[in-house]
Amino acid sequence: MNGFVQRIEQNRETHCSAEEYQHLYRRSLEQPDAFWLDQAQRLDWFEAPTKAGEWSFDPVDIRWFADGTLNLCHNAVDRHLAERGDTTALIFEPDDPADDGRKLTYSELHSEVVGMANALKAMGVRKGDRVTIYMPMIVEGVLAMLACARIGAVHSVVFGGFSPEALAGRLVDCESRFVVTADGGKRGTKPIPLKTNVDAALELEGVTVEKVLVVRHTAEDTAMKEGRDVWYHEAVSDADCPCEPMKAEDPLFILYTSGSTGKPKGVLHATGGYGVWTATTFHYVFDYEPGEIYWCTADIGWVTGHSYIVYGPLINGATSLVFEGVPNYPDHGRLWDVVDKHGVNILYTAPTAIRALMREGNGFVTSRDRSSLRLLGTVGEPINPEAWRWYFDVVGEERAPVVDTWWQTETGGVMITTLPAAHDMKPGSAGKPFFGVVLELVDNDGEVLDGEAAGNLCITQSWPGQARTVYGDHDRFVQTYFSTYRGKYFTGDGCRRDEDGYYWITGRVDDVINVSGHRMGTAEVESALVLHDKVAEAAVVGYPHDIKGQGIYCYVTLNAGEEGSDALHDELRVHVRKEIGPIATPDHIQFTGGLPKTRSGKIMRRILRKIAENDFGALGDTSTLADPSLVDRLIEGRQNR
Ligand code: 6R9
Repeated sequence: MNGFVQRIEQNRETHCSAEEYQHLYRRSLEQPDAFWLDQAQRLDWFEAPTKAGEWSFDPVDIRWFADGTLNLCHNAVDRHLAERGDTTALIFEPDDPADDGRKLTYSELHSEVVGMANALKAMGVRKGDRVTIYMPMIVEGVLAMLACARIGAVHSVVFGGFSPEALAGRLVDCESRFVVTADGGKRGTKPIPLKTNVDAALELEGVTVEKVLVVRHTAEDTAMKEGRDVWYHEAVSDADCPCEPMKAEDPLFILYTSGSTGKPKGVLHATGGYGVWTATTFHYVFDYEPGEIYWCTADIGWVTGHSYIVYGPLINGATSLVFEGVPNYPDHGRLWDVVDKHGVNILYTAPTAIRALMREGNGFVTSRDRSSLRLLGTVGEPINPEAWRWYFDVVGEERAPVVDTWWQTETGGVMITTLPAAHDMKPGSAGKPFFGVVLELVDNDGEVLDGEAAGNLCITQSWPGQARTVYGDHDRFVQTYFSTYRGKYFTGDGCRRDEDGYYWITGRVDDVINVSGHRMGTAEVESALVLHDKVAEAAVVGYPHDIKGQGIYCYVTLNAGEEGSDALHDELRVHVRKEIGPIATPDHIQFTGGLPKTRSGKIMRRILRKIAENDFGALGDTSTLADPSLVDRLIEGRQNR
């Protein structure tokens, strides 16, 4: 069962053909130094590197291009001025289609980034400082990232949908003294009180923020705290602000991501390797040609926004569209309206959005022109073949290849994908490894599986875009990624390889669930639930969800004397939402008298997963449970939901 094979003839000169892919892939493995030093020439270096990868996975120590110096803001902005100063760098499409958008040429982007960099400097930001960016999807979010890169500060973007509590945790973890935010944001008709959230976060324990830079966006009344809060429009200046020369291994950014245990990890990326990886992958995967309009619908709060709204496209001198809104406002045809308005050629979005739009029928799509679309991409979660077909047939009218790109926050950029002219597509399979990527499937005992096989997905060789550490906790980095299978990077994903060497990601095999393409640690939701004073214990699992891919299913035991009720059900949902943010809102809460545990007290999540999936026939061995009769009660509770 390898699925339907889709083929489209491509005849653009820039395409990487099947032969070229073979040749380059082989070269990337046989002569990695030469290969990556070549690719590094996509970037301008103040001092060119003479070495590529110097790394070991046991002990874990990863460096790329270590003797080179560069600046990624220079690469994304300044170096384009001579040849493409008048080319559009960013197109801003606002939430409300009636509002004015903006377009910035590379030369305008340059002035604005310099303005932002000067504002940061005036607040006291220096090289190496962490700056937390908590923004709506507006141009200033991109400016803030690039301005940090320009002056050598480390950005930590926190998704604007996260709660004050979640924001505070991320501020404390990297001892951030600076925040860049906006008075507010808007998604659909919903206002997002960003500055109010920042104010609340800054009251929480351990937060050490000294200065907050506030972009005026919604023009809501905003309380400004004397001595701490600074309006962006009052702080900008056009003073000269050169790009700081950075060593390739200097940190570029921290991005927090959920793991299977405990609090989110601050995944840290280094400047040179990340720059080379995003530049190279963007070039090959999207096969961008000058003049094309490229649109990635992600948020800059996620890694996809970092790599494929900001760094990858801009380093390549592309025109990148920044969208503030949502796909269903003012109606379900908004994406296609934006495609038509700006003549979008390349669209990169998530399966969850495709499924949600597919449900609304073809009319919203076919009523729009879309003839500009040349290439379609997906990322974030496995795409089911039905959604793939709809994307390919209806959205792209069988004209535009679909690249299903598998990668992670930790990988910095795309790792598995088809290339538009090199590979046939198989709906539901991400395809083949990108250059320099060496994949291995291993069974639970760590035995390597050859040929057609299904197992745990590992990567055995370092690649330039690889994360270097978890901020402030290198041990955790080693533990999380390199200890399950010693000497290999373990992705946390399950995967199948078919007879043609195509990879099919089957989803997470750890306690991470993927809700609408967003990673959510079940432990995080559990911790939020038990903070509620009526909750004694909670276990959270994922279950199949038509639109979101996976939904959040919670089993909750209450403190003695408390009763489960619809009101409490709703109260707990609101509670989790407040603790983490709307993306963590539980879909189902089942109250139960107890959780299935082994005699040693370990919760048997396997059983909870099966029950949540309504798959009662395959519960496996329940004899080791301390109280086997609990299972029947859990099933009964599930059926009554
Ligand atoms: C880029 C991004 C990473 C996890 C990853 C996997 C899932 C991402 C996928 C995919 C199947 C794809 N994932 N892309 N699964 N096919 N094309 O999403 O990063 O937020 O860190 O999530 O997302 O499970 O391990 P991140």
